[in-house]
Amino acid sequence: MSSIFLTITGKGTDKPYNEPDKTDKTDKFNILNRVINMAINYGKIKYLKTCAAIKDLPDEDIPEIVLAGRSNVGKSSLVNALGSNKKLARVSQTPGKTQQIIYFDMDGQAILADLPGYGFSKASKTKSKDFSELCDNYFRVRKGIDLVLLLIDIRHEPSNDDIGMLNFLNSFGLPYFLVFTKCDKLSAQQVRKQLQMMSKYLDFTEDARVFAVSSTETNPQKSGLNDLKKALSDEICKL
Ligand SMILES: Nc1nc2c(ncn2[C@@H]2O[C@H](COP(=O)(O)OP(=O)(O)O)[C@@H](O)[C@H]2O)c(=O)[nH]1
Ligand SMILES: [Mg+2]
Repeated sequence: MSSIFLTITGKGTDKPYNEPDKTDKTDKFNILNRVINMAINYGKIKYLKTCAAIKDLPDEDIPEIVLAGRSNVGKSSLVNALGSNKKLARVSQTPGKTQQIIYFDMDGQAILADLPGYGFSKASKTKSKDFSELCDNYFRVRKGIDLVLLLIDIRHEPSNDDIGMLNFLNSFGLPYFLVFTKCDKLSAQQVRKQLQMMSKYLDFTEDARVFAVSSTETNPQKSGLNDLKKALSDEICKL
């Protein structure tokens, strides 16, 4: 079982989801230092291209990071939160709207693929089939996926699709981070409880990294995003 950071306290406090409660000066300086030393400049995430079919996938020879998860889980919102730019990715109120793979360039050091969500879709049956096919085909044909960020809504039990996706990643040995989204919607105590519940349903690998984040929380010390950014940056540097 992976180590989940469970040092979470009450909603509305200044404490982040993932980090220990250290409010001394040293820690503040450490946080600042980490931000300065981040290899990826997240402010430099920019839109790269939209792919409606496998033949359109980019052939850049740089690491590829993939955002996967159910429709509406918060994939596009996470892109915007990482880049601190609400206009980067289109956030939709309607589940299942994005039926393309949207690529972002991460400071010239990696590319980030925002996949069509799996699971429910209000699109027509034909379109819905195409869009899950695009996702399936992506994983079937795409070589050199370096890291998958599997997003799961912290509030709900993982769906069969989530479990299937995780099993797929485990069985093919694809590296992944588990990213639990929308943590601002629960109290910190509820987040902790949900993480414990998730660990029963989901077969994390020993070394899986687990993050609890919010894309709408504007205080980066509280959103859990600093930890994710740091880990992502470290991972990309290793590639
Ligand atoms: N409260 C809250 N809402 C979120 C968060 N992330 C996404 N949302 C909302 O969830 C809905 C779907 O988000 P979106 O990013 O389009 O999901 P996607 O389909 O996975 O790309 C939108 O209404 C977002 O505003 C979050 O961290 N907190
Ligand atoms: Mg989206």
